[in-house]
Amino acid sequence: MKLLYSRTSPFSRKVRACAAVLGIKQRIALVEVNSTQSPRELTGTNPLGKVPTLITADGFAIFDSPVICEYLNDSSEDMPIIPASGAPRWLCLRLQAIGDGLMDAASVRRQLLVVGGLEADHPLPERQRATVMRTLDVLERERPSLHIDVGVLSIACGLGYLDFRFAGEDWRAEHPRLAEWHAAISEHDCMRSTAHGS
Ligand SMILES: N[C@@H](CCC(=O)N[C@@H](CS)C(=O)NCC(=O)O)C(=O)O
Repeated sequence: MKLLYSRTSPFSRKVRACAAVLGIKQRIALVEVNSTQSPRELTGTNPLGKVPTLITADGFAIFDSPVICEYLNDSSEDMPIIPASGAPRWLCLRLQAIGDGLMDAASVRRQLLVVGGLEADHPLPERQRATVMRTLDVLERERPSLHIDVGVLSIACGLGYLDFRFAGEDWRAEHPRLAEWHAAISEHDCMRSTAHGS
């Protein structure tokens, strides 16, 4: 298998962390691409031009990150990272959606701020910031478990992305329980080995 990824993409980090937990990272060749330049290698396999994109051993392209994680989960004999059925499954997938949404809002906000050109009081960046803050408030109340699954990894990667791109904004002050949880989960090998920049 081949994973088209970027070191700065939190979605790519989530997929890499899942592969590490599932014990299959050695079966995946990492190919770094710059999705902002729409390289042919990426757009030729994924019309959405986004990372992560997984190319299976059969040459079939799989995206987006929740689908890749399902595929990897099915490809491993190890403990699953997605419960098969019932309430545990839906709680895990709901958590993944929250983490993915956190990454979406934070990365859209960053793009808006980097591109610039908007009036200072333009509502779009503020709307994304408010989404991030609401999400952090919910996670502070619901503090996730430390048992690793795809939902937990998505939240951990979302918080890691805030630290990576918005280092000057202290989300921990208002979310101490979540901060404690993040410190604990960040000690896991799968998080250490996929830290942004690694
Ligand atoms: N929903 C997608 C989001 C992936 C995504 O937004 N990737 C960004 C990098 S973090 C990207 O490739 N953007 C390039 C573009 O939008 O053209 C997933 O879960 O994989």
